[in-house]
Amino acid sequence: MTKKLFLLLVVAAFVFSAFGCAPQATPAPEPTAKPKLTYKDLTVGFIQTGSEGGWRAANTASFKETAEQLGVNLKFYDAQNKLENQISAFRNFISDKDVNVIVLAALETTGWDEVLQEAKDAGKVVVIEDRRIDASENLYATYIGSDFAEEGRKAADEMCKLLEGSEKKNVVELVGNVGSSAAKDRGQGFREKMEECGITVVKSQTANWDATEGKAVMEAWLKETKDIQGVFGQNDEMGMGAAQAIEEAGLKPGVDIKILTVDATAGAFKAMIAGQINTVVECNPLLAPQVYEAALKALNGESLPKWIPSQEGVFYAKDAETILPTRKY
Ligand code: GYE
Repeated sequence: MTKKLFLLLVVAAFVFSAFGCAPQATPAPEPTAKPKLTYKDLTVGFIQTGSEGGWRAANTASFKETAEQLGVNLKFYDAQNKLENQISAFRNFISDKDVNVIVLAALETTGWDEVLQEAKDAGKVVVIEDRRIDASENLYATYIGSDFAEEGRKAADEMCKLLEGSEKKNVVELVGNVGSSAAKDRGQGFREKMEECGITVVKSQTANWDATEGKAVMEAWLKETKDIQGVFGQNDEMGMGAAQAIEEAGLKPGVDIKILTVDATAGAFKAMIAGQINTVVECNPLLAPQVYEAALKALNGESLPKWIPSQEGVFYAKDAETILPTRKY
């Protein structure tokens, strides 16, 4: 092969490769993007605390109604306020192959790491709603719920306003179920701010979010002393129970003893209109739309903030009559 011919071939090969005449390697097919899941692909195992009070009823209704609207397949479990029921329901949903999302309203902050790890190993998306838990954040997709400590701080600020000018500021605290983040954080938040106006918490006891228990605890305290200027009810029901006890002790709730509660259910608005409760710090139970949206995003591999806080306000007896008709719960 003459030198000239060899050079010619080299140049030709160069031209071919330069101007792409070389047979094009067929490009690898684009990996077909996994079709995005929709709400109809969600089967949600929802572990509710129980059915204590107006707030819980509104929270449960939010999940059932929103699932209906979106076409989410909801498996609802009422733990009847027993932690062991929640743990066993969690394991049942882990072994339920249809369930791809588990939603938990935790009765207590501790004891979740093990089942959360099992859920993760089983490829379940877990969303914590309503009450935060003390588990490492990489064991669940996100927490959707209130800043309970901030609710406690707001409660202290409002109680200071209610007791302005009062010589004494002895406050009794009706606490939610022991071990829950709502009870712990509201109490801690209240104590962070109460000294700013010289409030003293002279009595503090759980009444398990319940009106009857709230009444009984307040009755016992009033038998011991009438030197009480305010009641901090960590939810509406306990505060309404305390109002009854105050009335039956011959005092005027909302007047002789100021009452502030947390939740802002319709019952609290009616009690404010009746002059029995002075101020209410809102805690929003209508969390289902945000929870289902977050669950769908997580299932579609989208990243989520670890906490999606709820927007909440404060309501006063003077505005209750006007606002009540606009309330959803
Ligand atoms: O305040 C109370 C309910 O977890 C925020 O639980 C919720 C609390 C609410 O029993 O009424």
